[in-house]
Parts: sequence; C-alpha cells; structure tokens
Amino acid sequence: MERRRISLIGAPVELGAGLPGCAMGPGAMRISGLAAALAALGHEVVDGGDAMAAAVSGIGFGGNARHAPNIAGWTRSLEEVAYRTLQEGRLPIFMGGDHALAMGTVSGAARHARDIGRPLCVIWLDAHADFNTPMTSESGNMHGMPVAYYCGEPGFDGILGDDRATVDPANVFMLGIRSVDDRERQLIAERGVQVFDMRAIDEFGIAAIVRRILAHVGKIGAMLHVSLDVDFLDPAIAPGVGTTVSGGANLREAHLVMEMLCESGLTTSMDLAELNPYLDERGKSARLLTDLTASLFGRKVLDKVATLMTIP
Ligand code: EXY
Ligand code: MN
Ligand code: MN
Ligand code: MN
Repeated sequence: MERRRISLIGAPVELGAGLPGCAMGPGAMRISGLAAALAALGHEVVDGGDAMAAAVSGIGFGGNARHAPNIAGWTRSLEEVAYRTLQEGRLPIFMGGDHALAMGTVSGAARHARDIGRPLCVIWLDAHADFNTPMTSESGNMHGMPVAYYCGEPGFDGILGDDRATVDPANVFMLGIRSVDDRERQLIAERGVQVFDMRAIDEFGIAAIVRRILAHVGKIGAMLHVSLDVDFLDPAIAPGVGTTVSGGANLREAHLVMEMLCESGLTTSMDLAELNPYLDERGKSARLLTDLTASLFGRKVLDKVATLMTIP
C-alpha cells in the first residue's frame, strides 16, 4: 500500500453515551500501540494529542437530547480538526470517544469533499443505525444520532452554520446492523440509507457486499470515511463497549472488511468509536481495534496469496 501521512487525533467524547468510560478510549488506543503499528507498516504517523470541546452555550433545540451543549462543542471542534487535517493532505484517524464524535468528523470530511468537488461516502460499521434525532430518540443519548445529523436531518439547530456540508444518505453504507428503533427504521427507509444488516452479511457474505460498495465509491470518485463502532464486532471478541448486541461480526469478517478497504486504497478518514476501557477485558478490545486498523493500512500475512487460478 502507498505510504500515507496519518494523523491520530484523540476525541475523548463521552457524554453522548448512556454510560461513562469512553473518555478513556484515546488513552487505551495509545497503550495498545496504534501509532507504532501504523509506523511499522511504513506510514508517517503523527499523534496530534487530544482535541477539546469548544465552549458552547445557548444551544437548546427541542426534543430529547442529553448534554446537547457539550456535544455541540465537540461537533464544532472536531469538524474543524477533520476539515483542516484533510486540507493539509493528511488522513485523520479519530480515536474515540463515543460515536457522537462523528457528528463533527464526518461533517468536516464532507466540507473538505465539497470544497474539492467530490462526493463523500461513509461506511458505517455498527450494530446500530445511529439515525435518531432529538425528536425521535427515546434515550436522548446523542451517540444514537450522528448519522441523522450529518445527513442533514432537522432538529439540531445552531450546532454548525446553515451552510454546513452534509452527506447524501444514498452514499451512507451501514454494515452489521442488528438493533434499530421503530422511528429510526422508518427514517432510514424514507431517506434511502444503504443498510446491510447482519442477516444480509450471513446470507451474501461480507465480501460480496463490501466489493459492491467499494466499486460504487470508486465509480463516483468519492472520498471515503470509515466509521468503526466497537459494537459492530461480536461481544465475544470485543466486550469493551457499553452497547453490546449479540450476533455481531466475527474476527475474520471484520479483518476481511479492513483488508478489502486496504486493497481499494479509497479510505480518506476514519473513526474508532465507542471503546469503553472501563468495560474491557485486559485491553482485548483496544488491541483488536489496533489490529483491525493495521489491516486497513496494509498489515497482511503474505505479500502474495495463492488464488484459485494459480493452482495447476
Ligand atoms: N438506538 C438506541 C438509542 O438511540 O439510544 C441505541 C443507540 C446506541 C448507539 C451506539 C453507538 O452506536
Ligand atoms: Mn454507533
Ligand atoms: Mn453501536
Ligand atoms: Mn455470522
């Protein structure tokens, strides 16, 4: 794989989740050796330290949205960091932090893509659709809302300006989904989000799905943001998350997604979200996130693998 200029950015957001602990995520990712693993693959890696939430007051949209001013502050600062990092020609990897961080990271990537006249596609690896709004959410937890936000759903007034860049829901590809609220289900169908739930993965195999998505991304010349929520993975291999749902992606399915992303060379930004080290088992989930990220950036068993066609 070509040498990338990677920026690691800590995003210790935790008030979007129902449980505390995600603020320790960036620390655990550093301990698990993410920077060294990427550098060992030949990339230039800079750890930019942790971002901070902008100070925000006077945010008060209606509905059910806990800690809205704090999440608005994170959205403003992470939008700017994502935008600026991409503008500098670097590939940001955001070490979360709960998934509300993607309100900012994806919005910033969308602004950069808009500037250079390319679409932005998002691969959303998650047990959940994260498509609630303050008007539909039952929990009020804003980590269940980022996709609705960056797709431009109403109900989040005043976080970023009215000219904020958004993502076309038809360019959002969700994989691994297995827990969706009733009103979310209705919204994602109405908006035309491309959802591949665990049943689709069981039926078609994850490779066939990812191949089709990547072909589409390449064909339309899009930038590609990959957002990996720990709960995409089965809790047996990744227990360090507050919203486990059984029946998730297994170890090989997850690595295969990363390996195919690597081969495509299409990824331009990434989130590692929802790691809760307080709930983890001896660093198991943090290590797995590091291994998966290394797969995406070129770690493989062999340089050349035999294919069916090479067997005499
Ligand atoms: N749909 C539920 C809610 O809105 O509260 C659960 C959301 C969990 C979100 C995690 C991060 O993916
Ligand atoms: Mn999520
Ligand atoms: Mn989730
Ligand atoms: Mn399976």
